[in-house]
Amino acid sequence: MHPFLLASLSALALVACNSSNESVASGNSAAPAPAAQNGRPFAVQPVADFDEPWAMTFLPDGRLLITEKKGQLKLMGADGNIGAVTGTPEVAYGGQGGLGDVVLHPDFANNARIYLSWVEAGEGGKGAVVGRGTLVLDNQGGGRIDNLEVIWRQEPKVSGNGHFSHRIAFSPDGYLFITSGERQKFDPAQDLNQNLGKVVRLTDAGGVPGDNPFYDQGRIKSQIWSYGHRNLLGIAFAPDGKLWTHEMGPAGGDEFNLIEKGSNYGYPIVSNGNHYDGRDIPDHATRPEFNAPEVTWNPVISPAGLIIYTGAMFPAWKGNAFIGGLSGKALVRVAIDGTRAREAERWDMGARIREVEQGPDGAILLLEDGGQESEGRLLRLTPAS
Ligand SMILES: [Ca+2]
Ligand SMILES: [Ca+2]
Repeated sequence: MHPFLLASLSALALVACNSSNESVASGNSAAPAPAAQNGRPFAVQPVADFDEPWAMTFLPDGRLLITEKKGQLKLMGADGNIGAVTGTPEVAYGGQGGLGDVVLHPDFANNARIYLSWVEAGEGGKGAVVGRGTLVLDNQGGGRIDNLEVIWRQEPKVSGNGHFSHRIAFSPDGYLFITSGERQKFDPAQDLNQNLGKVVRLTDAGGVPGDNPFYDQGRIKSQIWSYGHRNLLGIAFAPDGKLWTHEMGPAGGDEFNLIEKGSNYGYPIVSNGNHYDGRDIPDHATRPEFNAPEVTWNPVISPAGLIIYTGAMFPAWKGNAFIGGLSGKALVRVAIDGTRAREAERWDMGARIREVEQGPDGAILLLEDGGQESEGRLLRLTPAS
């Protein structure tokens, strides 16, 4: 990493804040951290403001890529300047859909490969896709994506603008995992001939690994890693290699799940929540053959964004999951012990939280959702003094 970029991330927030007249503590990077607010163990510094931001990921040099739902990809430099990355796809913006996640190939430093998810329109309605291309950076704080190609699609495309999910994560051994929501259509989550309501596992080029649980059982079915899911807006691997996701359940049924190969998570047959119109959905306990959540939320938090923390800035929280809440307007800390998990703390953030990321220096970064009375700010959390 360039030493200037490495050293300047903490200063970045202050530079950007001063230039945008945000009301935050002032000073330079050597000054003590601002005092905690509302009894929280961290200080919150607004860094920048985006238009309906959806996801973010750090480049190896410490710069930050941010997607905006309407289709823009932004690059924020260590000096706080925000540039544009061109070559992004045309997206079907509307409802929950638009430009979605952005992640880097595990070997990005050598191959510059970048992965995006977005929603496209086509025969039958809409569906999420994942594409990969090459990120080419310029010397003016921006860049472009070359050779963007779609490597995976939700099938079939259906009507509506909800539950695309389309979150992406690479496993420690280099496989591409994609969350695929059930598009508010319920039954597809149990249909192994559709890839809606699933977690899928692919090679980095979009192929099907030979050790997938349903390999050789049909083109769609062979992609599936786990099923019986609803709307998964967070996916992350823990340091021990275990895969965790959360999903928005129906009324009173949000879940945090340990994802296991070939496993059925039961939706819409079981849920600890119920339909919005009050009709009962049998709870997980009634059908032990389905994989039950490690944590459920009632009332719901509408989880969005997920990291499992590995940084040095908050050493007590290593191995904990951090989850944003949309309706919950909160940041939730979940303690993980092997295969078990429990909600440990929840902090009111006063805004819908869409995305969580860990900075190179161990700070925790949040994106507000934008819209519905939330701004689209990037927030930087550091230990309270
Ligand atoms: Ca991210
Ligand atoms: Ca129930």
